[in-house]
Amino acid sequence: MSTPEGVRPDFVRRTSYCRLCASSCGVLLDIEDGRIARVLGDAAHPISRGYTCPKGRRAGDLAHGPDRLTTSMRRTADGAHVPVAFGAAVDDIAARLRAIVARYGPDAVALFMGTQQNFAALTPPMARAWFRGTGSHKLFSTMTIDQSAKWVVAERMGTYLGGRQRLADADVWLLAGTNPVVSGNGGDGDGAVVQNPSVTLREARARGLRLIVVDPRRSETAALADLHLAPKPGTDAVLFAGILNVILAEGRHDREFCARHAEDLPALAAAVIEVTPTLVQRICGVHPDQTRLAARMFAHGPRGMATTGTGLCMGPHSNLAEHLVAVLNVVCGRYLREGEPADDRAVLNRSGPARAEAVGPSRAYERGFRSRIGGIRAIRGELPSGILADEILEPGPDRVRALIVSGGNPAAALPDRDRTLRALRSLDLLVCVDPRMSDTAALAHYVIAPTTMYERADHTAIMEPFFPEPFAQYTPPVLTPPPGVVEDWRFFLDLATASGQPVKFAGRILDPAAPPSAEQLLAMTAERGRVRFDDLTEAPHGLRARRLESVVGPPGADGGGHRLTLMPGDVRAELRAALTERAVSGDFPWRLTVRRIREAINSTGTGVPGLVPGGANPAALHPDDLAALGIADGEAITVRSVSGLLRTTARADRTLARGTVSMTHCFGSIGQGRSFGVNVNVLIGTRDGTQAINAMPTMTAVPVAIERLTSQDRKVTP
Ligand SMILES: Nc1nc2c(c(=O)[nH]1)N[C@H]1C(S)=C(S)[C@@H](COP(=O)(O)OP(=O)(O)OC[C@H]3O[C@@H](n4cnc5c(=O)[nH]c(N)nc54)[C@H](O)[C@@H]3O)O[C@H]1N2
Ligand SMILES: Nc1nc2c(c(=O)[nH]1)N[C@H]1C(S)=C(S)[C@@H](COP(=O)(O)OP(=O)(O)OC[C@H]3O[C@@H](n4cnc5c(=O)[nH]c(N)nc54)[C@H](O)[C@@H]3O)O[C@H]1N2
Ligand code: SF4
Ligand SMILES: [Mo]
Repeated sequence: MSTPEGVRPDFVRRTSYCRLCASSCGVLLDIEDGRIARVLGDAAHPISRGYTCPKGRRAGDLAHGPDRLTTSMRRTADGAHVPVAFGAAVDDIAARLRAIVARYGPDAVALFMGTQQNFAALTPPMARAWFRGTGSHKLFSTMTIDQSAKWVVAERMGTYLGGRQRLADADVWLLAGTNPVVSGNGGDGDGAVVQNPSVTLREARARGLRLIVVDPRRSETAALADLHLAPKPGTDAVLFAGILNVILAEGRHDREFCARHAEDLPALAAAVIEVTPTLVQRICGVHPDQTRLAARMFAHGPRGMATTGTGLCMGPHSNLAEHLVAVLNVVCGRYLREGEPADDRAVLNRSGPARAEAVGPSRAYERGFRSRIGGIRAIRGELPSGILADEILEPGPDRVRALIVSGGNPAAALPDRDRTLRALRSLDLLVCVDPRMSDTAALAHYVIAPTTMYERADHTAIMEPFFPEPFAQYTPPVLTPPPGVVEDWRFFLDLATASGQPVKFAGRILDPAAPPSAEQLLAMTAERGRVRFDDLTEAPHGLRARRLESVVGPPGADGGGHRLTLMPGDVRAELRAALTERAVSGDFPWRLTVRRIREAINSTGTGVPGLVPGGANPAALHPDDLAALGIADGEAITVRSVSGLLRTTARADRTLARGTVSMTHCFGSIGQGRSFGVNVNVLIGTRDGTQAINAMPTMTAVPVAIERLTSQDRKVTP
């Protein structure tokens, strides 16, 4: 803490890090009268190097805005929310859960883990600890409405245990359906381009990296690329099959890696043989020269991976498209070999030894808990969020009747918005842990008001896979929380205790009579790490851990025998379907695509006054498309899909490919006198085009119709 000279005594500047997204940027907070007056990038932070984004800089509004809840709330019979003491809320929630379990069994209770839960080190383990004690199978998270295709790929293809090649020493990188310059994502939790993304990419290019971007939009990331392919939305699977076709036909694959670790290269070759660059052009609209160029540039490497984001994982063939990108990395051998320096980024966590061997496909989801909804099974212990509304609404003995939402906003985030809202409204008990009256909170019987990020102590254990190097940071609370709030983890600990469930945390049963402090819990979760917790707490800008100098080891005793499966029968069938499907345009000739905006992370930030330019969620189209439709920039329009209709304004945007429409998600609100844009999930259905294994709906490349708002439409009030 420091008080610059000549400044008011009630001013302090504190060092911390932002916890709104995985970037975890180092920040300096100017705090006046106990409130955040200014957020500055921390230039001394070794990873983010002074970078912050617009929403991170508005953290003051998120902590102190008029919609900040300073006490927990209970919904009364007439639907209004009134303050309630935290202890009384927990006791009543526990009693109601007990009654529901006594009558219907534990599977009537569900937990939904949202995005913001993941940026608090203690919340996920404590929420899971409570959930385990319930005995329920109904665990949901945003992963299954986001990139669960990556789980499906690992289970169908297998995993290589030696680690992946990294951006830092890559010669080429391919980003498909991800726009890290805005999202700080970049794919697969491998920390490729998470921090200070545009500088990171520019520096990589300056040292010679070739960047390939696959995106129907000339995104902020595509603008930095050496090669930008703009396939028709939803056709990536065919494009990547075509890229594989070229690589195999021209013998550009890594023969040695494939021979050692892949089981069925001939089956892959046979499956993609017909997917020539000419066929790719017909289906994806990408010129054959561009497909060949991308294939050659990527295969030339010699180092660097292809990574993906929501543009692939939300498409109509998401599991297939993800699979083929993973196969591309295998075929080009973009993994660490025996004797190479191992990926040693685990600092507060402990990583297992890296070995140059594969584990074959487990297909464990075939044995997971089976939902009565469509026979869908749990994958990695979670049921897909795409079936949550049905789990609540469809009759059955284990119907979900109580839902606890932790750091998420399913009312805004889940597809088929009307059905989702109906489902949430029909619950016997909905509890939402959220610092604001989100759409979900507005429907909840109880809203538990937690601390916000700068009011809690934290460390970066969960974020380690997203850092480019071994790095860890601790922050103490730097703001005093309002007296009526509790830390997220405390709610789950107290709920377990009130329910008579023992809580196992970091390998120990906690004593409910003497609950540990946040500091103690943070230390416990880091005790298997390789830096001392005390050293961490004394490093305000974080700690770069020394390299371990460990290397990728040889295969284990039986390890040499396992192989990756590149083209199993079901993937082959999915490819056949993607190749033979007819583009159904007819009534819905446009393709609605996903995108993220800098100013909001999902619903967080959408309601901060003046933050999002225009304050709303317009539909962006190419100006020539607007002209063809006779619609002016800024004019009111309707966007219609088979599932629903929304009203918004058109925005001319030259970065879009012709025929595509681009909108962001988690906008809009269901009431409370607030109004900020429209929620795109009214257009997203859960019945057609969902993926077989993970029930992932189609949320990008959605067929829609665009029309001028007629005077008839205008009569309907929003
Ligand atoms: N159509 C369409 N739908 C989509 C997407 C899309 O692209 N298109 N994207 C999908 C994706 S990728 C995702 S991840 C989901 C997002 O789905 P969610 O994660 O459910 O949505 P968020 O808006 O991130 O919800 C976070 C909530 O946490 C609250 N919060 C903030 N800080 C804290 C805190 O410290 N503690 C607690 N307890 N709460 C906090 C916020 O106020 C907010 O209400 O949406 C999905 N839905
Ligand atoms: N600023 C900000 N950052 C965020 C978030 C946020 O809301 N705001 N959300 C966070 C979350 S929860 C997530 S999951 C990540 C997601 O991170 P990303 O996956 O990087 O998300 P986007 O930035 O939306 O990038 C998706 C890109 O896919 C393109 N696209 C759309 N359809 C297709 C298609 O059919 N094929 C191809 N090839 N591309 C397509 C879009 O044009 C867009 O540029 O971002 C995280 N970071
Ligand atoms: S929200 Fe912005 S400032 Fe905060 S961590 Fe993410 S990129 Fe950094
Ligand atoms: Mo996400």
